Amino acid sequence: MTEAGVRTTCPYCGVGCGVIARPDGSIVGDPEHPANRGRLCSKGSALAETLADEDRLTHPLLHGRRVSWNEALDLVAERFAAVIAEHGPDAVAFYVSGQCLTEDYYVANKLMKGFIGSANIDTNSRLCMASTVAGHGRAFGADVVPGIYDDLEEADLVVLVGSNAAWCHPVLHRRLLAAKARRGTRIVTIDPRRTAACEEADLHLALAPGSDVALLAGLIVHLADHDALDRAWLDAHASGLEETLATARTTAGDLDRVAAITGLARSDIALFYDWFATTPRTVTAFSQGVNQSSAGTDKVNAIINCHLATGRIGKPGAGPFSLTGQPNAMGGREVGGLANQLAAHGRFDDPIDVERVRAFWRAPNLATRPGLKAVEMFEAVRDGRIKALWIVATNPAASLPRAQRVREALEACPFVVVSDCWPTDTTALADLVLPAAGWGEKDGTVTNSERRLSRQRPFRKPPGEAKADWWILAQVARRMGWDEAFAWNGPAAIFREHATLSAMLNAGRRPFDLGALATLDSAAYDALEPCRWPLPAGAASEGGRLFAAGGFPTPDGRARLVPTPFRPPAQQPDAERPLLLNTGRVRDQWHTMTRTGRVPKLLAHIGAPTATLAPGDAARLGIADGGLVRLTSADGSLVLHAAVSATQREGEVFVPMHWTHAFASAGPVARLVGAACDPVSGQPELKATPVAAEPVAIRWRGLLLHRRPVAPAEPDIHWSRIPLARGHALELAGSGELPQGQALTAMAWRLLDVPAAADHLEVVDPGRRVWRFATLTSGRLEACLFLAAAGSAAPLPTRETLAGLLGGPVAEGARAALLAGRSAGCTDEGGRTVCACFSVGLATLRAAIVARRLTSIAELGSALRAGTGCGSCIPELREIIRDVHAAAAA
Ligand SMILES: Nc1nc2c(c(=O)[nH]1)N[C@H]1C(S)=C(S)[C@@H](COP(=O)(O)OP(=O)(O)OC[C@H]3O[C@@H](n4cnc5c(=O)[nH]c(N)nc54)[C@H](O)[C@@H]3O)O[C@H]1N2
Ligand SMILES: Nc1nc2c(c(=O)[nH]1)N[C@H]1C(S)=C(S)[C@@H](COP(=O)(O)OP(=O)(O)OC[C@H]3O[C@@H](n4cnc5c(=O)[nH]c(N)nc54)[C@H](O)[C@@H]3O)O[C@H]1N2
Ligand code: SF4
Ligand SMILES: [Mo]
Repeated sequence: MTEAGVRTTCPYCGVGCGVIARPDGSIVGDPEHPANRGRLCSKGSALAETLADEDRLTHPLLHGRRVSWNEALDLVAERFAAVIAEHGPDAVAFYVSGQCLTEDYYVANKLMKGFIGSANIDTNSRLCMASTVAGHGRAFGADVVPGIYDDLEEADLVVLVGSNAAWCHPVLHRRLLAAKARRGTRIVTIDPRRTAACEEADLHLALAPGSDVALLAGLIVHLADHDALDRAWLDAHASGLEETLATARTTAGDLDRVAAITGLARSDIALFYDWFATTPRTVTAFSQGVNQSSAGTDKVNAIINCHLATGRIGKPGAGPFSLTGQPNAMGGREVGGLANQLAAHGRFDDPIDVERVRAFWRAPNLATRPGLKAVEMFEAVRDGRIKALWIVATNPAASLPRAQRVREALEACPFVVVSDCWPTDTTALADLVLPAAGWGEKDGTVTNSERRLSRQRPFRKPPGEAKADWWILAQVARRMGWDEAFAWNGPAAIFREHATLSAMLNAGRRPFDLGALATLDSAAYDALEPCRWPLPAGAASEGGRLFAAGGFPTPDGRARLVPTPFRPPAQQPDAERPLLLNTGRVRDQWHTMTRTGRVPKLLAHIGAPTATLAPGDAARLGIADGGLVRLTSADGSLVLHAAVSATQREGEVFVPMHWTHAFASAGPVARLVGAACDPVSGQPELKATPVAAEPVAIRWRGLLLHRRPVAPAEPDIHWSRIPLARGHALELAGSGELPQGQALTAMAWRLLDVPAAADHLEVVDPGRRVWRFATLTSGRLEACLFLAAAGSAAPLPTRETLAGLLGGPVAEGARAALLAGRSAGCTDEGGRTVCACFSVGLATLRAAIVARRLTSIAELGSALRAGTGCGSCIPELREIIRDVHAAAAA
């Protein structure tokens, strides 16, 4: 039974959960989608709240001026054609995204590689999955994930390497934990940080950053020395064992050397090796702690080597498993969206593939060699080799390493086009901004981590004149003179073409085959059920596990074990920059926050960017929990709040990737991140940049609530923004002396930035060192500001207490309460929100655990409902229960 509504797919992570958009505007999990069976995580559950039109881009904007679509499309076609005519096709580039639908991606790739005649199209997947793509290619001969999600439920041992699945692939992680409850699956996490995923693990190996290859070299040596290799399988289906073992032995011959390189206890390493050796049903799932490394491809192959050596691949509960990041990172790889791929898993180094694509597209100028990879591409933009750039569905000014240089590149480039749904750090630097239709409005397909295609179906109209990306790209192609090749009437026609190409001259040569879908008519495309490839013409059922019995798409049909000599991260800490900066994700935010940053409840768990340091480092550097810290790398410097936590390894500092200039004064942490790249995949090392950390004194704190998204410009005011139902809250910390007297009042009114005609209230209490200001327009609260000097006796009011008043009428009698930081009828706030689904705060949880002597997740769930929604907070709830009881016992 399907619930009424439109069945579509969540636009966030690569788990690819099915959702139903109901007629009443709610969005719920699709009980029939095989990825999630109705479950959703906190981000998926808040999708309905991201659909407001107010801030959307609705019209093409040329240097901020509204222009018609006709004008905009003609301009793109003319400017690109002119650059190509004068400087050749390699002087233009596209930078696209794993958040494009397959159909959008196919059109962009066909236009650049087939018709413009350059392979200068790369994607944010270069920052995400490129090392896995390269590792799969080296081992299997093609970019293929051998396993399926069920394997995580059928395994006896699951090793999570560089993956915080509890926060980044939450529904899949819940499936794993449910299986653990049933069958006692062992979980090992390999991550320098103790993440939420480590909470439920049997063993956490907090290895030194970048030392994975050494740990895995020790593992394969252990497997060989303990008779755990599957010799028969290796003889039949793989080659390269001897060289690989020899290299592993020289890197990590014995436990002592592995322990020295990784910094792990010998006993922990030995336990992990023993579990792996003795558990046939082992899945090794990996993500960005593996890929985003200057040795990323070697890390991927070191993992796959251990699976090939034991024949544990494509079997129930056994295999290496790449957890993809973006909703359509996989689809992008299928259409060949990376600069070094051809369409439909075609290869530039295979003349048959090149001819196949040329003939199929009837492409006059097919590119015949790889183009520039993301980091190189933006360097080429910066030094003028690329003169026209089109960015689609990605925010490189905030997400590429050395983001400051990316900004310089965009400023220097003569013609930058950006297609997005919202204004971003990148659209701010564009010449031409094109309004794209977003999730809920777009129509097409995506592929998730287990090769499963699902439909994204529209259920609302795009705001204003926003258009689908495929349409925009095809319109430009037609205006450049390639009318016939880009004449589709909708996504179904594009999909058929893509599926046909995947089947052309295939006959089992390439596992990526959608031949069975090549003739779908529009109605069948609309009705398409989620299905997994390979799907060759005539396939009786969807694709399943691959390669258990060999049959790899290599010339000799055998898989390759690849020798992977260990090398540490490209840049090492030194006396000047003694810490390594690690960056990644938090539970409730998606990337650069253009969607999740608008949902108040998604900022309740973590509302500001912090730099998390280990207690020892913080003490040595004089940095306090909650204080400010300045981080400085070779590329830049930023100031943000510090968090001191024992989850952090000594010598490392962690900063989330999400906050941009729109959400915090610190701006994107990508400004600090170095751009050393993996030599094989070109993927940048986003998790290991040497930085210095120093304390910055806080002279005063403030809370600013405003109806409009104001942003203080003063360099010594450090702020972060949280959206409220009717406005914004900014937490302020001042590192300069608080001005005195009138200068202070002047600063306050500048921050409040409200019309002089408004009704101003202020309470100044220099004795207690607090200052309070409020502005009312027509009796409604427009903005208010509370300042307290460091050491002030009176604490600032909390955001939660006042949020409800913003935008509402303030009665005469309530003015005094407002300025006292109280709101009539507002209960005590429950501290930081832990359970986003039912808005249960930390203080409430702690109080209930003590008062009702709660000891389990189940009891907490029945008492407060916490953890009974999406379940992504369960690891944290467990930690809180443990902490409260530990504190009580102490
Ligand atoms: N909430 C949320 N979920 C998301 C996303 C999001 O933005 N928000 N984005 C999606 C996308 S595109 C992606 S790519 C995935 C990423 O999913 P993950 O890869 O799970 O997320 P990250 O936080 O980037 O990094 C994972 C871990 O790698 C660890 N790590 C750092 N260095 C090393 C190392 O040298 N070795 C090992 N073994 N580990 C290391 C980090 O400490 C971190 O905990 O998440 C997807 N899901
Ligand atoms: N320091 C550091 N940097 C990182 C990472 C890290 O771990 N650390 N992780 C890297 C990884 S794995 C990834 S995947 C990237 C992600 O980095 P980005 O791709 O830059 O991040 P997003 O915020 O997802 O950007 C997507 C943009 O597309 C817009 N958009 C959404 N839907 C549509 C649509 O349908 N059409 C169009 N035209 N636009 C749309 C959104 O508003 C948003 O501006 O960041 C990378 N950068
Ligand atoms: S796990 Fe969460 S973010 Fe990922 S697809 Fe499912 S609902 Fe969306
Ligand atoms: Mo990603």
